Amino acid sequence: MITVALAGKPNAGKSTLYTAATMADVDVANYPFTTIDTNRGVTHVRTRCPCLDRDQRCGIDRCHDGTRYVPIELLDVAGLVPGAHEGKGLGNQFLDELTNADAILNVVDASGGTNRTGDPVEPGSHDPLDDVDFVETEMDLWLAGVIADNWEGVERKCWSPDFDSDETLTAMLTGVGATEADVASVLRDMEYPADHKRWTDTDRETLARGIRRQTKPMVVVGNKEDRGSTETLDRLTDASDKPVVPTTADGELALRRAAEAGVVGYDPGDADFAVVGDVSDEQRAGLDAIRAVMADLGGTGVQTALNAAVYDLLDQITVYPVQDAGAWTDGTGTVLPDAFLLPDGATPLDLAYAVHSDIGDGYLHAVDARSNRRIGEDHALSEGDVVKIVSTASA
Ligand SMILES: Nc1nc2c(ncn2[C@@H]2O[C@H](COP(=O)(O)OP(=O)(O)O)[C@@H](O)[C@H]2O)c(=O)[nH]1
Ligand SMILES: [Mg+2]
Repeated sequence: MITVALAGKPNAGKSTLYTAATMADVDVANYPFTTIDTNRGVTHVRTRCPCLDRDQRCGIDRCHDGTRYVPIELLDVAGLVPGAHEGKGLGNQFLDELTNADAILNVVDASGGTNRTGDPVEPGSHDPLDDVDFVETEMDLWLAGVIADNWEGVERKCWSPDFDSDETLTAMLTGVGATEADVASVLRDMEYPADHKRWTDTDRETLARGIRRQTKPMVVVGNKEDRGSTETLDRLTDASDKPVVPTTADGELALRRAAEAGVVGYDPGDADFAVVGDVSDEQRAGLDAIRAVMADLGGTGVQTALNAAVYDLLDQITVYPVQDAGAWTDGTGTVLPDAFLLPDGATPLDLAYAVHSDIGDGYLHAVDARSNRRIGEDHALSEGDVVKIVSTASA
């Protein structure tokens, strides 16, 4: 499953976002290191369900009248402070956990109401721009440290006649998700001594930075935008080479709780909500305030941030395997029961293996259930494709 991790200094709103997105209970409090243990939960990306192209909606839990929610994993880890790579705060544990993620939401407090280490200050008195880069720097320095710790092994191997630099470095970096192609492309773009014994810490940091960029795509989340300013948001956006998504995690959490209580009609990612139950004057005022922020942002932004990470940065598509190409059902008659996230360009064979390795091993052919035509094993699938896999194995 795709894993997205929340990174950022304490009090940026990571746990609030996590709680809202997963509706699990974690501590949300106004002091550093509230989240000591890794929290791992399931959240969803939102997409258009193919059932909208049919007469009937599919009617399963994850499809809300044609809006489809596809599960991903979300990781909420301890807050990061400058110096974390040296073990400051809970730095090392945090960084170690970050390397398990496919993409990162770098959560900053866009209201400027917390200082560098996450202590509350007068709103607007801290510049959130200062909080964007340090997360990357800490990850780079930490990774450079891991590389340095393993460098002796590289030096020992480089005497061997069949020493392959790319291969050796890849073996060291597979743990952070680097492939040989990643390593080769990073090395191509940097200058470094041919003799591995002469590599400096700076060389290792350059390698670390390149590998981190390649393997940990990042969305900058400008949280607490309910108290932020357009001016700050614009500066964040201008200064960043990454997508910047303004959010109100607090607003999302309030709406999810209100929806669960049956007070509002709201599907995550909606631009607005409807009050459908009895609310007190106080609750109504709170909801009106959230609505005003959503009108500015086009929603709470939380779903936008998750979707940006998965669909834009990780370049995923949603594909729906079915057993009956005519009815778009599985063996029990459920319409579009499963949705798989696969990298753009994935083939029916990739889908078969994603469903089950036995289905992949027994792959015979595939049928595009929209056109009812056979598609080739190397056909590139697209977002929203519905595919019947014919295999000697059955699911
Ligand atoms: N105004 C506002 N406050 C928020 C928002 N998100 C979180 N907070 C508050 O910021 C504080 C820290 O949040 P928390 O999620 O524990 O931060 P973490 O340390 O990054 O996990 C809490 O008091 C939250 O209620 C938001 O979108 N807007
Ligand atoms: Mg937290």
